[in-house]
Parts: sequence; C-alpha cells; structure tokens
Amino acid sequence: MRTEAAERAELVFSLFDANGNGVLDSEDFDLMTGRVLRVATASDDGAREALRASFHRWWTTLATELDANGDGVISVEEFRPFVLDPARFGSVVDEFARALSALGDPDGDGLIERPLFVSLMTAIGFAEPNIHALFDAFGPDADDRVAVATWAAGIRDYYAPDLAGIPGDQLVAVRAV
Ligand SMILES: [Ca+2]
Ligand SMILES: [Ca+2]
Repeated sequence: MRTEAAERAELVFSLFDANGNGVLDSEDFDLMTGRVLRVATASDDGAREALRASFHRWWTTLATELDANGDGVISVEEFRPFVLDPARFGSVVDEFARALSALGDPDGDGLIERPLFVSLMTAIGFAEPNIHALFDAFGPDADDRVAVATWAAGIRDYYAPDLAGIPGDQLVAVRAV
C-alpha cells in the first residue's frame, strides 16, 4: 500500500465520521447522505436514490465485513486496509463513484460544471482549495467543465492502494486557505 493511498483513506474516514465521535457508525452515513442530497437539488429522484443506496451499501458492507466484535462501530484501524482492498471493497467504490458523479450532471449532458462539483465535494467535507485543485487536475474544458466519466474514474483511483501522483492526491495536500 502506498503512503498516499493510506492518507487518502484516512481523510475519507475523518470526513465520513460526520458526527465526530472518532469512529464510523450508521448515523454518520445518514448525516452524510442528507448533506449531499441537500445540494443535489437539480438531480432527479432516481439519481438521488442511487446516491442514498450507495451510501447505505457503504455502511452495510463496512458493518458486515469489519465489525468483528459486534460493537456497531468501525475504527480507522479496521477501515484503512479494508477500504483500500479492491477485492473486498471495489464494487462498493464503483457504485459510489457512479452515483456521486451522476449527481454532478443533473442535465445529463455528460459534463460537470465547477460550481456544482464544489458544492457536492464541500457537502462531503473536503476543503474548498483542495476541491478546486482536484477539478483543475481533471483538466476542465474551455467552459470549465469535466466529464462525468473523468470524475468517476478519479473516485475509483482515489481508493486504489497502489496509485500515487493522481488527481485525488490534491484532496489530501495541505493548502493555504
Ligand atoms: Ca461517527
Ligand atoms: Ca451537465
């Protein structure tokens, strides 16, 4: 596992701990789902439900696979190796990548404008300078848009244990605000 990949996983863990109690629990995923759907106002019911289902699957997979002692919560030590294991978590990440990137394209033209991208990523909890750096790393077109497929691929790469030097590393970099 690359150091960069471990740092990416730890950042996701800290953001997904939406209630701030230091572990992942079912309430975190309800809070996160609500935050993201509040900014996805232009998306249709199907896209919103897909995002909801995707976060629900995140939690049920974590709870099923990792909660060996049955205490209902997931620690960062339990989370990191699992979420970076494509064999165990790859299909969850793939579903999440498709659901989240689709929310960026409510008009269905295959392109995501920067303001909505920033809103969605801010709802998840990433810092705004990092979000802009990520969008820039995706290589936006002359109208400041990136392809849905580019973002989906970026999300999958974010969870790849052997990748470094990828756009997703922009989310971990410390930036002046
Ligand atoms: Ca929590
Ligand atoms: Ca669009």
